[in-house]
Amino acid sequence: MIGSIIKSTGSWYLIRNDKGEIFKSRLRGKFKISNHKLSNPLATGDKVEFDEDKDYLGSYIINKILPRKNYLIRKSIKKKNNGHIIASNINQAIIISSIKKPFTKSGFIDRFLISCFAYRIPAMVVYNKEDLLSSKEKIKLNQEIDYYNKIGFNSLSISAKFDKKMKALKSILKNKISLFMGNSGVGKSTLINKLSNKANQKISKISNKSNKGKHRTTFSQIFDIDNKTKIIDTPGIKTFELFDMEKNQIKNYFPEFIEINEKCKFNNCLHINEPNCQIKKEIDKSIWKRRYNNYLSMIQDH
Ligand SMILES: Nc1nc2c(ncn2[C@@H]2O[C@H](COP(=O)(O)OP(=O)(O)O)[C@@H](O)[C@H]2O)c(=O)[nH]1
Ligand SMILES: [Mg+2]
Ligand SMILES: [Zn+2]
Repeated sequence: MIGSIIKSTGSWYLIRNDKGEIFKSRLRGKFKISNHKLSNPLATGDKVEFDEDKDYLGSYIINKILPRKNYLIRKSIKKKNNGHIIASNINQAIIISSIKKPFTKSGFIDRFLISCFAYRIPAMVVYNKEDLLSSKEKIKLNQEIDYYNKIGFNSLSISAKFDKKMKALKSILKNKISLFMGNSGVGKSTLINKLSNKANQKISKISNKSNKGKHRTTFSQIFDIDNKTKIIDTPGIKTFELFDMEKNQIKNYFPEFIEINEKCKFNNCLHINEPNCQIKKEIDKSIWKRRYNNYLSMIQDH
């Protein structure tokens, strides 16, 4: 039989076939499917071949994974040499962010966008909780959104409380498989519940001390908004560490650097202290300083 993984806990998986039937499955023995060292051999979104377990009727065994159209990967939090596949076979990846309660760090947003770009997954930034912002803060946020739009990451500001904004989000998600990532507490589950009557995700109360929601979503899981519209919700994480990326490659994943890179004096310019670096000359002009600083922090991590 063939189906897609709709929920993965690491030790067992829920698979759904074309008819909508759901099977609880395990993996048979060791599974090597990638050249990377992975902390999770299978991820939500994977298409797999599976059979009933002859020894334990009613339980199922995954025998094979079908080729992935794409996938997004980050460094594993527990084992630094391993990659962790976040999801596969997706149409777009969205980082749900917020300026307040909690504040999403720009380093998280940019690491996420760079990884999506490297793995050729269309990516977006959706800022939730617009209702908490003053008009001054909204103007500042709109400048941020304009910059991301200009460099190819369609982005917008919404609030789970504003129906008109929810409509805009809905049309972006329509007929696609979208990945939701973000810090815990930004409103991922709230948005999924608003978009779908069925989802019924648990919402976490913001604790006043940290302004962060309690961790509730512990596993990645697919939610059906309608027949063709699906959202993969992921556990809230604090940041996103690049996996398997050479130091001198990172600059190629900043879309706004690409044409300028060629004009630097040295073609292996890392844009740190090299003479005649055009990227450095463009800071505060076509390149936003915050993006450049996040670039420096990414290459320093390596
Ligand atoms: N003010 C405001 N609060 C929101 C909004 N969206 C979600 N919340 C609240 O933020 C808290 C965390 O939401 P939750 O959906 O659990 O976040 P998740 O961890 O990303 O899934 C809950 O108390 C929600 O009611 C919003 O647009 N505006
Ligand atoms: Mg949640
Ligand atoms: Zn340079």
